[in-house]
Amino acid sequence: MMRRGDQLLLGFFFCLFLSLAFAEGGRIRHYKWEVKYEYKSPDCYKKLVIAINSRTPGPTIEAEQYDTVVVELKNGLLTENVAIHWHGIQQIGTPWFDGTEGVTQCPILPGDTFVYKFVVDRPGTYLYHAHYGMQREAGLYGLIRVALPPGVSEPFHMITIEASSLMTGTTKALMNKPLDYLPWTLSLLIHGKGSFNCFTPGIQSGLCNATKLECSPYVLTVVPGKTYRLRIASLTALSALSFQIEGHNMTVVEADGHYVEPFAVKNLFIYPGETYSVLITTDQVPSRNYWAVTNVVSRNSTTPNGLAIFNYFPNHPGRSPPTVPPVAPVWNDVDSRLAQSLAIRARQGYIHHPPQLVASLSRHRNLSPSVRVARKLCVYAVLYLAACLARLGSSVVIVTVLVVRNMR
Ligand SMILES: [Cu+2]
Repeated sequence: MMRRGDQLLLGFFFCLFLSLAFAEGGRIRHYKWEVKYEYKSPDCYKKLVIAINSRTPGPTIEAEQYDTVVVELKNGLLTENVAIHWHGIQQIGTPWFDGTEGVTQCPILPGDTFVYKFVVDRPGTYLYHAHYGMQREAGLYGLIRVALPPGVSEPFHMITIEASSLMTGTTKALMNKPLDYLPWTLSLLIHGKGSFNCFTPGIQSGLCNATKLECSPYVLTVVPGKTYRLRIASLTALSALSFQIEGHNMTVVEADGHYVEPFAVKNLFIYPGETYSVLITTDQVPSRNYWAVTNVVSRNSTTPNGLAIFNYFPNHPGRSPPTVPPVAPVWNDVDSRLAQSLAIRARQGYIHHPPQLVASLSRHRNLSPSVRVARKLCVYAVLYLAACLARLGSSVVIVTVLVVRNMR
């Protein structure tokens, strides 16, 4: 029979093994980014933008639920600080990585590197964006896609293919100026591409070239007869938008990282900071392409439409649709927007109530179920050993208390 000292040793290594085996839960998704100023013409008008690894929008973060995202961020701006906010990520247990400069972290100084590390504990569509000055409007933003773990399926069955993600944004001629001096939205971008009106009075016309390949419409290629999930997000400033795809209805299934009861729309109204997933069936005439359009609806605006091409394979992706882009709802059609808001209902069976004891559960909730089970087993093992060996003296009790505290 095993001696009590051996039992204690065995229990200790058992706990160590479980803790190491399930240390973080999920995989590590490591990204190495450098933020820099660059000259680009995303809307055909050459300007200074803030890019991540030379890209705006920045790289899409792709992860699965319970993965740990690690972003090693180098601030390559010479004269400005940086901080990145992970919009929609709960940061339970890691509030210091929320990226709100001056609130949860000191900004990253020019030349410095900071490592963000957090768990993505909910599936869904999220965003990241600069949280310092007006850097978001200068192009420092991107998407976060959190998929379900392998073997778990989405609560909608009509989907056959996951489509490319898509987001809308705006650019402005003036960056990092006080808000009062910002002009209205000058152009709308779909996935970083848009069209500025090169005939706008007062601009440096030599910097505006509407024929540049860099600002040709974003192309979303689809195969006829399929149903796609399209993730749509908006990081515009001062503008509510309408988004539609010519001739196609959209079924909304997710809003801000929460499943919703499906409902159909022709136009999706989207406000800054919002994300949606919609299902689109490619059931229209397959021999042509279609327009994807976004328009400003929050005021009577002269901002040009943001246009992209919904490309039915195998038509050429650069072939313009034979029609004029569909017209947006009039800006003061408030009833349509209200109808969309009222249609949003949490999906039955997927309603997550806020935790009651956020503080004490904080670290626990960020972990995957397997980690929680492993840690519970560990706690029980320690308690059992403590009960067996209580006669060995106070040192065993102290070890037990320390281990149990670490298991929370
Ligand atoms: Cu945000």
